[in-house]
Amino acid sequence: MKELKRVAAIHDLSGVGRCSLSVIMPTLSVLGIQVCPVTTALLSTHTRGFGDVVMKDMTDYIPLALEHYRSAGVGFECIYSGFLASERQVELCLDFFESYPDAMRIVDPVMGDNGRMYKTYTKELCDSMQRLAQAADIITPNLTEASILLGIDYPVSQLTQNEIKGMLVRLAGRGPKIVVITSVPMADGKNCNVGYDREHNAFWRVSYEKIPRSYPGTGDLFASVLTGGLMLGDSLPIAMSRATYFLEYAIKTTFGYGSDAREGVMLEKCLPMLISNQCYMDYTAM
Ligand code: PXL
Repeated sequence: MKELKRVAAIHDLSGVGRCSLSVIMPTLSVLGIQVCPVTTALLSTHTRGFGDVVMKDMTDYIPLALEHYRSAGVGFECIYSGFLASERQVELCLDFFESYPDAMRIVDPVMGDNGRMYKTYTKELCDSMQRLAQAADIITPNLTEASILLGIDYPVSQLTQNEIKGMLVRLAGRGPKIVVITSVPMADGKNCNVGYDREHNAFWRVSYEKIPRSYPGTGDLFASVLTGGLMLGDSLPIAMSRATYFLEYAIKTTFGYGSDAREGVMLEKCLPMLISNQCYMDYTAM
């Protein structure tokens, strides 16, 4: 039997709050991808609302793990990074890219949400994230992160198709072949995830119903479902559709239970839907 595809997932492991490796591993596994965690830090919870987090930095472990994989001949079809704690960790992601030149490079430039930067991020770390995004094949910023990467203010009003297409093209012009921006309020009143495939000069949008609550880890989940689809050979609009539908389903499921938003989405109740691949596919060319 042919081996399953393998991804090196360079992320932290937060014990409570359903984000980063806690959701990335089950989600990609369900899609049939082998996830090899490269753990950047251990945290008692994520950094959004549980107070003083206990953290064990694992930065020194990363180059040793990389060296071991290289000497043992371990290969990866994809390198996928997310939340990073320091500029040094960005450099180590670049080392992974260099060591595996044929792997698909996916960077989720986690830096903020809802127009605000996360409190652990500094201007210097954002500048480093910029360099990492430029070295990627695929980036998945939300609208806040896309604005930080472009050095513009977070848009105060809804965006026209031409405005968002301009942002996608400018981000892709710096290196990535594919740019997906999530959580975009469009001028026609729809909320969309939008994507651009530079090599095919194709723009896509997938709309979803917005729920008035923000859950940590949803960006990690979106990027994981997208990564899984693209690794398995799906087209960009199909991978975006599945990721958007799954997130809408997970957020609506969780909202219905009225649970504490800090706990993230109820992934355990939603993974069966992803296994059975009953995601509704719907996308529009822009
Ligand atoms: O979901 C992104 C993320 C990952 N890891 C940690 C976080 C966050 C977002 O707040 O705090 C530790």
